[in-house]
Amino acid sequence: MNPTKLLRFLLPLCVPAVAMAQIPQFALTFSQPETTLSGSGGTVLQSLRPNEVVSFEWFAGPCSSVSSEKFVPRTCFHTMAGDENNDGLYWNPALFGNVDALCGGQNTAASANLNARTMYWSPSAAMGTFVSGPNQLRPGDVGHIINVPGDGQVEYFMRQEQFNQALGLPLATPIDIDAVAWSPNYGVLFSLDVDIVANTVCGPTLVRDGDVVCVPGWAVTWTPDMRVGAVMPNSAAVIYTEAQITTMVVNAQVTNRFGVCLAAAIDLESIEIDWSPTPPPPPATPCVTAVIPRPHLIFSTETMTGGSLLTTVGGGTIYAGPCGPVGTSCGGGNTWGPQIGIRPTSATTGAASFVNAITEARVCRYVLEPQQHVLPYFGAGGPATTIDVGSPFPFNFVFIEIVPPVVPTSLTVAPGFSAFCFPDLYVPTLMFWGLAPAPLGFGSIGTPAIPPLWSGKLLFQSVAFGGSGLELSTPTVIDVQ
Ligand SMILES: [Ca+2]
Ligand SMILES: [Ca+2]
Ligand SMILES: [Ca+2]
Repeated sequence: MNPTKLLRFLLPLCVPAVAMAQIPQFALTFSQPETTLSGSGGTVLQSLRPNEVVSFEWFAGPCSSVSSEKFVPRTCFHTMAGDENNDGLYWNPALFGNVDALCGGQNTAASANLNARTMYWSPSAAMGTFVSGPNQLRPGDVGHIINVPGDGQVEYFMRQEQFNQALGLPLATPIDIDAVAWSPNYGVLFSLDVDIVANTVCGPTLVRDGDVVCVPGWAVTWTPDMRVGAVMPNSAAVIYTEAQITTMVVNAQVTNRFGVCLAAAIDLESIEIDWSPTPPPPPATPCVTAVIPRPHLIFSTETMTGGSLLTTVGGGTIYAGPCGPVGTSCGGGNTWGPQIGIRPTSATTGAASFVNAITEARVCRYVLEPQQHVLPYFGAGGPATTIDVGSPFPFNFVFIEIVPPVVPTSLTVAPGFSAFCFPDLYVPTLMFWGLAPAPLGFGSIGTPAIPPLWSGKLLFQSVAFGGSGLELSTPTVIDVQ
């Protein structure tokens, strides 16, 4: 497969490039199914699930257009993972359980620094091993799915054994990473889903699910691409205790989805370093022998329904974005959801979710999702379905590929092609299927009808001309039984 062939094919179709008008600030996940505030043009992309990653977008225009839009659909994860559980389908709505922690990779100069291939996440349920082999993605891992040496393999940012080593625990101890953030200096910051007695830098310590734990930068050996190569045993330290997080939740004076002023944190659910210009807080001193530098954090807890975000700045305050506070102050009513870009549950109750994972990110959101993921025709043939498109580009050229039963083949073409959106080409035969206009950011295109006696897997991926050349959408697969 030669990427220049793609360019030659598409150049005659060239249309004026459009600037990417959005300035996304965060990629995040929600703990419950939610609906985008925008409605996503009435497409299936409006339905957000706990194992899908969204981009929380502050548009350049009025703040009334804030929305959390689907950025990594589960069908994209299914395509990258292949038939990981060996049930004959790529489609697996239970894949990962939920995405309960997110972090970015090595920071690059590109204006889009995060995509479905480069971001790292932690699942709440293990990915199957049929494609990846024993290097699977478990609840205690933070990693992603790569295509080298083959598609569907897992590469770790930090694996369960390394978290356990830093915690002074037996390496095989089952743990669940529930929040993660990192920087070269501060090291890896994380929170666990369940309390556990660990052997930290301070000796035996009850690590709470509401604590922020740090493997300091001096205890981490980084790989050249800034993943965790090794950690020093017993180097982990609690840098914010659950009690301190609770105090900050109380100080922030934020309500939940019912309008109740929060008095507890319970489980810490997401963290990201708050790089706002405020000087960092004093170092943590979890014991007399340990002085651990720590940053301010943006965070959420399981009590923060309605999708609020807090920061440790000022001893605990509601996080303020360019469009105002992400949460409602006590006495001001419910935290409804629109402040994080999702719809309330009803006229009296805010959205059910807390923010379950967050990472600061600039993204190019260009996605496909079919209205039906599985066509159960069993040799009888049947009608087409529709693929919905979320795109910053007005003209989207959709390609089709028949892919193998276990995992499709992809070719990384970024940064030469698709420098900003999805980096890998999944349609090597370049069979053009049709044009999907998306004049207001959303569109759709019909699939082929399925002839009798045909079964298999149809992959679709869209191509558009962006401001800097060709851009690729996330791929999607329809299982035809
Ligand atoms: Ca499967
Ligand atoms: Ca996890
Ligand atoms: Ca979480």
